[in-house]
Amino acid sequence: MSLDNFAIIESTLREGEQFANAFFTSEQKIEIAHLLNNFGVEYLELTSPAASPQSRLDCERIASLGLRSKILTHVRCHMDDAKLAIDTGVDGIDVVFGTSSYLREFSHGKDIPYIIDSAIEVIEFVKSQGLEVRFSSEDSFRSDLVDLLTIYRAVDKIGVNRVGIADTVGVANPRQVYDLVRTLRSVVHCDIEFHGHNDTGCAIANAYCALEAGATHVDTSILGIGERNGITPLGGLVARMYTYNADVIRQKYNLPLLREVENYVAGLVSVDVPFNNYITGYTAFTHKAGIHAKAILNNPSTYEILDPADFGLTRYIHVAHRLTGWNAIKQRAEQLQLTLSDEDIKLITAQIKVLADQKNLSLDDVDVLLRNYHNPSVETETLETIAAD
Ligand code: HCA
Ligand code: CU
Repeated sequence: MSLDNFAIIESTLREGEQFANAFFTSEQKIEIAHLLNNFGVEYLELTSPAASPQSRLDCERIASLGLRSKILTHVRCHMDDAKLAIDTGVDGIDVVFGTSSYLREFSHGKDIPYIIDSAIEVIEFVKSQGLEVRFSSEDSFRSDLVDLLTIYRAVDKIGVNRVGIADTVGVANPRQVYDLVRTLRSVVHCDIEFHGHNDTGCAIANAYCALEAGATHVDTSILGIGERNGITPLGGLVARMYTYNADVIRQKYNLPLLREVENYVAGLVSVDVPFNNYITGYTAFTHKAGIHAKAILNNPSTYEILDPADFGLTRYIHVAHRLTGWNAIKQRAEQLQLTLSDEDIKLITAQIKVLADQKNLSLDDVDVLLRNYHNPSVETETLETIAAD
């Protein structure tokens, strides 16, 4: 059920603010909130109003925009923070407490009964104000399982809306995530959220496994920005879930907006969208080897699990290289509206391969060869001049 019916908690405006290069002005935060709302994410998570005076004002402003996405803010498990959060007008509050032995020893120094008491006080207060509330344990995968389940059971009993598992340090692997969420699923009745860092490249797989095991909510950020090298990227999760059920994903989200949101945030935080980014990387739909190109021309699904058109993108067949094939060259000739026989195309392809062994060809070089062959009377570059370029 979760794989078709999950919710995204988009945390670019909380976890993403913790990215090294992030500094968002209020106007920029509002633009990000609008873009994500239009994309269709179910929730936006905002930085705690306790973080700074401007953070509080931004929280109030975004909560009052009347967006379709529900607005959450993220606070420590503390009554002062919870009260401040409620006053901002958000729809719900994500509460977090560190439960690992590291955090208990080196950070806050609190024991499990203390954590449970604070959690109950804060959760009951937030619920009494009619808001949605989530309780999450920071560094869940390095916390004692009995401690974790004891805490989650206690907060589930008093009606928390959601419990969260956080792989704060990116240490978990997909099987561990599956096992922990599965165990938790058998212990609590409420929804389950997964928040995973990407230190070892497992953040998307971990989020997917969490959903497979019964989680209902996944945290993401645009391009995965966050502490260190970040968390599950929105685009990567969308790609993963699209392969599970493309119809559901097309229906839930405004997919052609993905590239715009990513480019906007990439610009704000001064990074390039990686060439191999999920869906929007500039080579994500580029096909090169002759065998691939031929099959793609016959049926794109042969080598594509995502349809670029669903994301407002187009595929590209790279023809100007030594791995090219005559089917790809024929398609290029057709694009140029040149009528050439298959025999001609095969001869030109052979010439292209010889030239491509000598230098890195450009598409222009291929086009010159095709045009020259098609109409030898026109004065164009010869094979020798292309090779000498
Ligand atoms: C943080 C830690 C956190 C919280 C995640 C959550 C993490 O920066 O506060 O609330 O689910 O990775 O543990 O982002
Ligand atoms: Cu985090």
